[in-house]
Amino acid sequence: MITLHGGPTPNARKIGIALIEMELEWQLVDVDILAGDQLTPEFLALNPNNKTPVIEDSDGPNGRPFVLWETGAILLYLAEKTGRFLPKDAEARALCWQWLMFQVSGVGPMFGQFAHFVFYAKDKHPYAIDRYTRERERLMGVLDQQLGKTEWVSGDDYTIADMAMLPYLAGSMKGEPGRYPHLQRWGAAMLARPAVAAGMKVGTARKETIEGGLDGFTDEHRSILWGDRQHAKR
Ligand SMILES: N[C@@H](CCC(=O)N[C@@H](CS)C(=O)NCC(=O)O)C(=O)O
Repeated sequence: MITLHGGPTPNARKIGIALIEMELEWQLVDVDILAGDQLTPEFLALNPNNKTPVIEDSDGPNGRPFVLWETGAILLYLAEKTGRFLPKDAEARALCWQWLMFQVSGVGPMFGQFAHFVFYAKDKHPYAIDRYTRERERLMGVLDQQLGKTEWVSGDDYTIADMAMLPYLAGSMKGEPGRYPHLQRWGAAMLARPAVAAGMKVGTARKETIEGGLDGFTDEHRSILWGDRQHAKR
């Protein structure tokens, strides 16, 4: 049994998609990052970096429970565990790693900074807004160009690189119809997969979510995610 600690966020949804696609037995333990669940001693014992998602595999590789965090590592772990969604051919596999790393080191953090400065930061800083708006568009352009050449993100095969990418791109594509045609084509193919559609619902059972934007977003939430509570010495 795999326990996914997470909530209604793009990073947890990557793992939800993978668990469903891989037909693994799993359960969700809700972590409400707006309430500071990720800052509790119990959660920090799982991930000292206070980020979701985390998985606990009761049937780990060495015959004992195993805990893992960082979505790139989790996706690779699950793909190796099941032997699925990681190409067998050495070149195709390395390209899958490449696009996975592009997601976790580029798309994820840059889209995150974009959302922070455009939606969540109380003070609006034109330099930061311009910087991350342009960087997000550049990254979407890189992906759109790639998907003009290949069916899936890393080539002919549907892989964990696609699963990593979709939760970040789904919302962005909605806002920009017609602008990134290859991304749109790929996004529609992704969402047509029942496992992807189901994985994108991870965490929606809980009402409170930051996806809707700033409604109900308080100074306490800001302190937990980016302020004093986030940076308190532990
Ligand atoms: N690089 C990490 C990013 C994880 C991450 O940023 N998680 C966010 C939710 S999308 C989180 O848990 N934030 C809580 C916090 O920063 O306190 C990964 O890929 O797993």
